[in-house]
Amino acid sequence: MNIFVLTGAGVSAESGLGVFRGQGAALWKLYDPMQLATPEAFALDPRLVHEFYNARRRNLIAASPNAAHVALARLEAGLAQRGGALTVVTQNIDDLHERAGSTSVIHMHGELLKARCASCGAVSDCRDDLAVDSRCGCAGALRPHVVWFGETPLFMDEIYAALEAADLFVAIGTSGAVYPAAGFVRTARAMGLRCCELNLEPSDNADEFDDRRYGPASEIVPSWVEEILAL
Ligand code: BV8
Ligand code: ZN
Repeated sequence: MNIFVLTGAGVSAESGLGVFRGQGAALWKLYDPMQLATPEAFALDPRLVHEFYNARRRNLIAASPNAAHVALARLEAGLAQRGGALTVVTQNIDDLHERAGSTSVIHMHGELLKARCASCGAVSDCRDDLAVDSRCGCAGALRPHVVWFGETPLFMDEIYAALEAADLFVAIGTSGAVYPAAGFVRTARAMGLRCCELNLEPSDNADEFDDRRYGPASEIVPSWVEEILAL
């Protein structure tokens, strides 16, 4: 069996990383997303935007994967043993899936621990603070390697190929508020995939799912993985 999992901020919430909407200390309540996560905001006040991402990068480095990340890594290994595959497409810019052992992870909104050169486009590892004078080897200015609102998400071709190859679509910890990620369930349904939502509360597109389970990801994801691996 091939499974396509889409994760959002809710899968990392119990690792102490903020969520953007819904319950918990939503990041966007503290900051206006259009103020911080757009190219215009970065051009207007790069120092503020760097500070926002520097704080999140430091928080991420101090954080650890939770039982939901670990369960998804176990699912990937379990499916591979059965000749199947798990693709995790994440809206998250953290590396908690990888640190939990997942190897097939697509970061459609970029990665907090990488920087990108505004001039040559080179992407490099970045675990330290970025500042307005941070430079690439080519002397270009560095920005977070993150997809902001109005920018094109990454790996869309690979994402649709993984959807085509899947038998099951599962959305975990996402509010279904941000496109094109929020539209993947509709594409999956049109392809005839069974769709399951695992979330703390119903998402904006909950009625598009055949199967819905609610609770903290660290509880409902491991039990769902055990069920799948027992099939
Ligand atoms: C694009 C990186 C064109 C930065 C992010 C009007 C209609 C439709 C679309 C638009 C529109 N106006 C503008 C648009 C487009 C826009 C968009 O969708 N806007 C929304 C706000 C309406 N989208 C874009 O601009 C995208 N680009 O469209 O380009 C295009 C399209 C197709 C093909 C080519 C080109 C780019 C969007 C990317 C923006 N960057 N992140 C950063 O991280 O700082 S988005 C940001 O929101 C985060 O990545 C976040 O992950 C993402 C989505 O949110 P979620 O992951 O779902 O997180 P959220 O907090 O919302 O929800 C958390 C959920 O978890 C909740 O349901 C909560 O209940 C649950 N939860 C909480 N705790 C737990 C839990 N669940 C389980 N356990 C828990 N413990
Ligand atoms: Zn460069």
